[in-house]
Amino acid sequence: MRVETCLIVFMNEYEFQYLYSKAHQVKEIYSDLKNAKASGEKKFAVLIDPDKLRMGKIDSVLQLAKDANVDYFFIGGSLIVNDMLDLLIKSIKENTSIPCVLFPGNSFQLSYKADALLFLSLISGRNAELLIGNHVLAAPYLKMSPLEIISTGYMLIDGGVSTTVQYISNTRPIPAEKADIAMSTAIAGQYLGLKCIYMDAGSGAQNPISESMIDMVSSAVDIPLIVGGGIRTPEKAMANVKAGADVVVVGNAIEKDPELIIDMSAAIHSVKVSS
Ligand code: 1GP
Repeated sequence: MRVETCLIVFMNEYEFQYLYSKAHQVKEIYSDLKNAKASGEKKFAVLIDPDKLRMGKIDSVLQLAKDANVDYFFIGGSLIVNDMLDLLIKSIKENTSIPCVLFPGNSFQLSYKADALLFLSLISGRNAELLIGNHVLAAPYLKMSPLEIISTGYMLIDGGVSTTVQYISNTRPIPAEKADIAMSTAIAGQYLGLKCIYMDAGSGAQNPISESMIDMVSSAVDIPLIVGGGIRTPEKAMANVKAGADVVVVGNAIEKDPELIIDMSAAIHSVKVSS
């Protein structure tokens, strides 16, 4: 049975036609990332976990993000237990033109209202389901979705505390001082054809990823490098982009103090480093 035939069972003809035409539109987020990398421009992504979101706060976060020229919203969490995902993306779309990129903790975290999806393979771990298993199950839905699919090598780095993603993924992170393992893993990811690398100390990490590890990994690969986990200050965000991160992701610190968006964005966008 063709994928289209399989999917039409789950939606009416109007929904199917709408998604089919959107699925064939030009996809721009990855080419924007690659162009930025080539010209040394740095990107700032604000991570919103729908579970942690208080709807009262979202309006001020959206306004600050617009004012500060935030580049992307990453949407996701290791464990989404409420039904806010669609509602959140709808609200972002109604109020801003900032692209929404799904950063899913599992294959149930899917919304066709977003612009793109990081198709994550947990290459720092050895859990077959998170390397390829879940991907096989999600693939037919993604094939027909309007989302831009960005295959991403996800590397969990020890951030000093046990994070939700470690528990849920049942994998061990790469030790924080083992930059050589991180580098080799990232190179392997590039050779496997992944389009970018996401190095993450995990949400709420005590210790963010060191600049020396970012430097070693970014020097070894040509694909865009996304870095997140435990970044709390504009100074650390700036140090990360100077060390070679192409995109910096901040979640927790902004949930606590949305005003930080302004200084974080200014710090990240002030750096231009040609590769
Ligand atoms: C987690 O990289 C993100 O996956 C962001 O982490 O919430 O600690 O900023 P924080």
